[in-house]
Amino acid sequence: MKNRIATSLVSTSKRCAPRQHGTPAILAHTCRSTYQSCYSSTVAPPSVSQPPNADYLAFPGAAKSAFSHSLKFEQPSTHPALSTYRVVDQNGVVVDPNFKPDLSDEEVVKLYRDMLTTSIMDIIMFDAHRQGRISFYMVAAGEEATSVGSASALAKEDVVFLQYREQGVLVQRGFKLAEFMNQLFANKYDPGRGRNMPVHYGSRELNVHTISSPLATQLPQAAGAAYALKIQHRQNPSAPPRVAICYFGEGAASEGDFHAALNIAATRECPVIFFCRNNGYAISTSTQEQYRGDGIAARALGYGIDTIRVDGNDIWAVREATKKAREMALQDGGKPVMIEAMTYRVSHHSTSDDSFAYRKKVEVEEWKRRDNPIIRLRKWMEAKGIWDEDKEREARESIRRDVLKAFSEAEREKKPAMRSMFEDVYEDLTPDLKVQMAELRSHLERYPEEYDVDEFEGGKDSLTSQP
Ligand SMILES: Cc1ncc(C[n+]2csc(CCOP(=O)(O)OP(=O)(O)O)c2C)c(N)n1
Ligand SMILES: [Mg+2]
Repeated sequence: MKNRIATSLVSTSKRCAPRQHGTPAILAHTCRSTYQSCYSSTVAPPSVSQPPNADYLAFPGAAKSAFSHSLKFEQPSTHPALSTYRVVDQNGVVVDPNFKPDLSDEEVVKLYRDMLTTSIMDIIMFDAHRQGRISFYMVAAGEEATSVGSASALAKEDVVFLQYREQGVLVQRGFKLAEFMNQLFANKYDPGRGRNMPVHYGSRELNVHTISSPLATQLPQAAGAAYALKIQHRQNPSAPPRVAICYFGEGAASEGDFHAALNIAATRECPVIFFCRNNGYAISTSTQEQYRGDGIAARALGYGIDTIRVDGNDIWAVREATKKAREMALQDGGKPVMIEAMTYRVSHHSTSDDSFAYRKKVEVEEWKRRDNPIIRLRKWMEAKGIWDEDKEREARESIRRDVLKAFSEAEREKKPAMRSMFEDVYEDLTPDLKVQMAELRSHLERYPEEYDVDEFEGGKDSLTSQP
């Protein structure tokens, strides 16, 4: 199979780059077929030659850097911070004179309901954890606009990588309440069959890669996926062009993977939107302790990536920025774009955290009162005359009803068959796995009082080599 892929890629390329010494054949062939698109459009072929007697330095990485005779170190403190793009202020008043909403009233209400759904589901599931009904949960309170607003600017074909606090992206893309609940309760309809912690959602139909716990792994994966999308589009230009979007917290940006991802995306010109939710905290570590310098946006500039900082509590600013970023990411064969969305993590990090051990209640209360993304859009809609108290009550009641219905249905379902513990790594059970499964069965038969096997689909009878 590998040989076949390699051969077909080679045959598409007439103008190959020279084979790098020691490069595995399949990589060399992939590079050959993509070399042209990577360098031909925007970037001159790399060269380290220095023109004689030039008054600037032409070494790659400091392109056209003028020679200077003043001994001066650049100081971050003398550079103004990047500004924060905003369309609507905390009072719901439009501050960008060029802003024209590009959505119908119904579409705006849909986005508002998506944010409400996220928020109401969060409250119910946090309480469900406190009642011992689920084992873990992560709330996105205060950050609903970052997720819903950005997702609303994507195409359904785009490929999405999440961190874990972006349930609003899933809601906006059409992930059903039942799908959230099946994963949270790890019942037999959970596609991960209970092997992941709660909130580790994924959806093949919605092009959302399954969330994974180790921080920042999604960043290089997204850069790689974007590279693949770029190649796919070159091979089939009639298919709609697609971007990858990668969500991550500012804390995850301290991982090495962040830097690797940005650099490979910049140099290979991958159509990927890096979307940073800067919510002020990485668990108990505030941004003041996390980094110096002008935040995450400034780092992307250092990698040569087009960047914007936005007010993450303004859904319109987030939507406008993501719409534009998507366009830019697809221009000239592709390039990465960075969005740093400034917001605030209103809730505890997770159900395992008590944030008042490291921040003051008054800080949280002030954010809640002063700047809530849901209230901001509500004020804008009320000023426009498309929302009122009655609509608010009706929306909240119906969403709450729907969440509770999905909740109780999912909670009643059986857990996945115990047999599934042994499946999905190998196509067929190996002899070792068969022995382990038989051991588990005999253990359960020996101690029937100790285990409630009936809560699993098929009870202990699923533990047989012939299902
Ligand atoms: C590689 C790795 N290191 C540490 C952790 C533990 N951890 C989980 S979430 C988190 C904080 C991440 O903060 P941020 O990226 O800002 O996202 P936020 O929780 O604020 O949304 C940490 C340190 C982890 N999951 N993976
Ligand atoms: Mg954070």
